[in-house]
Amino acid sequence: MDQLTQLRSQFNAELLEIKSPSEIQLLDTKYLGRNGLINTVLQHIKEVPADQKKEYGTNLNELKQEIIRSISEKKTFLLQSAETKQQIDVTLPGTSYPKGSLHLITIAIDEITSIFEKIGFIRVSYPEVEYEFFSFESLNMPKTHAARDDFETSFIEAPVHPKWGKMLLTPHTSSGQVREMWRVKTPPVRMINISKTYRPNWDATHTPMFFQFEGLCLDNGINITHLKGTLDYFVKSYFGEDIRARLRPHHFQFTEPSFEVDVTCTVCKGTSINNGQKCKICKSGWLELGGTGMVHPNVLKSGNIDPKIYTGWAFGFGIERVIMMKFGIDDIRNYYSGDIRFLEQF
Ligand code: FA5
Repeated sequence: MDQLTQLRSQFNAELLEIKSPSEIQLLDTKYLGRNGLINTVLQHIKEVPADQKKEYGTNLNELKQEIIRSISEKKTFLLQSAETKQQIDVTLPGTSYPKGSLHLITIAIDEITSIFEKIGFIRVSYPEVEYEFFSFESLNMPKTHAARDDFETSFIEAPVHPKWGKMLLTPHTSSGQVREMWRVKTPPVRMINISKTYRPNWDATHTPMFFQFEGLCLDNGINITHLKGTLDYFVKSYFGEDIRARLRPHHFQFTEPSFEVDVTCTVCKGTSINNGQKCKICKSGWLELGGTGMVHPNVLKSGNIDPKIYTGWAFGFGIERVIMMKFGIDDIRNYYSGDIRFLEQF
């Protein structure tokens, strides 16, 4: 074996034994340092016969480049595995990342849906960009009727539909009533319609976009006792066993008779006294939930349902409102502020 071949084998064998960055540094000095083996061999080149010098020089240079490359590769490999070993310490506690959560409106929608599904209601969601017909005419509010003003509706600049009139942002989920009657065709109807609704108000209890949930129940012989029983079931399921509902006479164009629904205040539990003082949230022991009533015969006719055969009731409540009542929140605008400190509490 000639001298260079021997040196190459020796280097390769030693390289295989190297296990740490400090060892590779020693090997580097041993072969490539000023007094290293490559330079020592180079000094002996004068002893090589003249006709072999050139070839010997080329081979030595090749060996030197090979050693430089191998040492560099081994250094990189050893450094990387040292870093990896430091990073992956399985005994360290893991890094916890901030977790998102469902928005409180989504949580309430899911809860309300499940409460009504348990008693056979079907969740639907009708258009929030709607035609006048479904938001008003079909609900016994003909064109120019003053009751339309109560809803402060925003209209859309769009072609007017020959039968259904102008397009608008629906101000209430009652616009889904006749759509549902058309869908089901023949009662029984048990609908829970949850959708976005719009009115141009902005204060502690009103936002321009808000959610309503609308119940509609139609069948033979449906009366107010079924309505009262359903409302009691809902308020107990959603707010708690000690909460009751009451009906107070009111007026809506699309129900007759009509009522406002109140529930016992969740803060003073209906006593109107909190911490020895008049309850600041309700002042009376009751909180207003929303509107309800027996579906007007004209609305049933719009839905192609015979009012002589079928009767029923409907209600429409604000989702933001029920959440406020449940948790004693005093400003509805927090819901849409995007403030994570508020939202992460739910
Ligand atoms: C109605 O919208 C009727 N469609 C309800 C109804 C349905 C009556 C079926 C009879 C039969 P009202 O305008 O009162 O009713 O609104 C109902 C609820 O929506 C209110 O009690 C309130 O909780 C909520 N609401 C109304 N406007 C806003 C608003 N700008 N921001 C937040 N919630 C609102």
